[in-house]
Amino acid sequence: MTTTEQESLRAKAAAELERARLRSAALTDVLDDDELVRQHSPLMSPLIWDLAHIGNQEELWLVRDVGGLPAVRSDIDELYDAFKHSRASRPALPLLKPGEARQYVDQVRRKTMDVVDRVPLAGRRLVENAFAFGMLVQHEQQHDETMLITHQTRKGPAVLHAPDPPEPDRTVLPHEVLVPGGPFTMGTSTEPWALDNERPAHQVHVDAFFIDTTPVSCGQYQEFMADGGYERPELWTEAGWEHRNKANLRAPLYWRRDGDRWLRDCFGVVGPVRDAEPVVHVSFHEAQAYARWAGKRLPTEAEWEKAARYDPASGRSRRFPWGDENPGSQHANLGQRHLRPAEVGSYPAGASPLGVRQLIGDVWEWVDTDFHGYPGFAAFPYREYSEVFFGPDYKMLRGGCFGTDPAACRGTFRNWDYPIRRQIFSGFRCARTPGGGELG
Ligand code: AVJ
Ligand code: FE
Repeated sequence: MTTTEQESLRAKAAAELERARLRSAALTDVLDDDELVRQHSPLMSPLIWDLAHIGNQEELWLVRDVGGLPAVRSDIDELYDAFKHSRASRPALPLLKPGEARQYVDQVRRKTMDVVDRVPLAGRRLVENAFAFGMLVQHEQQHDETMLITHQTRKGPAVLHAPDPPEPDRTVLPHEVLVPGGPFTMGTSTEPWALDNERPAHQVHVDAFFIDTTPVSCGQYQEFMADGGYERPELWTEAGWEHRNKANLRAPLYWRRDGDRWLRDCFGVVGPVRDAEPVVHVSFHEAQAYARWAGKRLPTEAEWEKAARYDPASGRSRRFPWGDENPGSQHANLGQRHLRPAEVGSYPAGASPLGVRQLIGDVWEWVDTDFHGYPGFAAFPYREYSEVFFGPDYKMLRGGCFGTDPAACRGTFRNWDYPIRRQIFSGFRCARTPGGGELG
């Protein structure tokens, strides 16, 4: 790597770290200390835990491991270890107070910037050291999305504000398109910031399938509800029906009935459910029940990725549905520019070669695949990032949402959660096997 290339990598790392920190600050500076230390939902950490955890991971991976510098605060590692304390138990811990947490993350960041300026970016350590910056930027941005989820769980007057997404393109789209059968390249070995679970690139054969051109909308979802979707066990899997009963599911999270219409609480602003918006805050089980009701099914993870990346003209896999360029505001609703998904049919410039819209951004899409490592998977930098979650407990979500930063989103990016979870910004789209319906 030339000196100029090294300098540009350092400059990019510094700029991306700074951009992530501005977002973390914006999510925490709008609330008083009491709201930062309080637990807004047992599913989420106190916001101040996320902030100090961001700083602690940065100190562990960048300052100590990559930089070889002495610890800033080794006494708090245990408090901010996500594996040591469940989210529900975090408010009772002797956490740093908001002022101390802010001072701590600033202190770590000053050391990080020294590491960014000075760490060797040549020879054997180049790939690891360069990747460490990307990993940390994505870690902070992922926790910023987690903090945004916490904001949605919070009660009280709105503190976050953003303009509505742009008006959709009014072209009438086909409901679904046929993705041709055959092999495609899934995963990546070349994306510099790809995490361990996205690697390596490998060939996967996928039979021909139909996929919806847009995510399922609130209007469509209300038809399912009006047709007794939540009352018909035959539409649900056994596990799904059991959960539907236990949790008394009747509508997406944050929906409430008002006379003959539904309202939705969106970050403290309550308004009528917008029929043309993708449905958000549904669990995997609800998504599956809807799909069965519609005579369809959820796509598998390989189908989703083929729909998002495969270019039938060249046979190669793209970085994004629209091509290889990084996401711009014309392509996708990412980066918390808006606080809600854009109406279905938006972002024509972000369509895939086959005309599938909104695969990236708007809502995370549940797919019917358990979390697993690709053939040749190698844990990096440690097993706890991905590998310990492999198995049947977690379902995959793809494509990012309005609250996902572009730095933590690409055609290969993989997210996962329990199939009952719906405080996340989760929606879905349907697929179907030609001629076969959901049984195909
Ligand atoms: C990939 C979003 C499931 O939040 O648990 C944050 C990302 N890993 N810190 C999570 C992550 C470690 C992870 N998800
Ligand atoms: Fe973390």
